[in-house]
Amino acid sequence: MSRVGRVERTTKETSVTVQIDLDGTGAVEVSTGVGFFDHMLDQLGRHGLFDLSVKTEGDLHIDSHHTIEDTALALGAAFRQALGDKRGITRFADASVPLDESLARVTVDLSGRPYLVHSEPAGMAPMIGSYDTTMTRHILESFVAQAQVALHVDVPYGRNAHHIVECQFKALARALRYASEIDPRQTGVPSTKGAL
Ligand SMILES: [Mn+2]
Repeated sequence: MSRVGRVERTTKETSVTVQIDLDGTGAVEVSTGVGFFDHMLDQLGRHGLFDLSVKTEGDLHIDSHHTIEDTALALGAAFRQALGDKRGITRFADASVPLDESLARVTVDLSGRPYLVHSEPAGMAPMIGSYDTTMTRHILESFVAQAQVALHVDVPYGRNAHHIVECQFKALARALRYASEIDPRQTGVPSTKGAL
């Protein structure tokens, strides 16, 4: 059974194509025109062991906001599509990942209900290349809304903005990987409701 999601989303602001295979090997091909965001999507695929392909052409002459947000929405939708009926999944997972002085802790429930709790250190540098650091929360909000997962992301400490953002994507990758993995002892949908 292949667990692949594919979403194409076109508006007057952006054109996005995302494909994700949950049972991949971390083969990633991404191109959004926002270098640091590409680097983060690369982390997500490699550390999630997802095969991930992302192609976004957005209105970068305005700024990188729509490009990043719409990619995150499509990614969330593709992830949800790939999960299918969620039969056999692990469902809950957490991962902590340090990057030098920064630490991220991510906990996820592939619950079918969107909820984000996010905290990161205040006073970060506002930009990393053309990536606005306030977009990290917006990416997570957008992903959660479409993926319909409960996601808690906490960075209790950190100093360098690049590190603070990157460790969040690495920990997110690991948590999504573990939560979406098939549990060989789980024969049905892991919910007392019988559906997720
Ligand atoms: Mn927005």
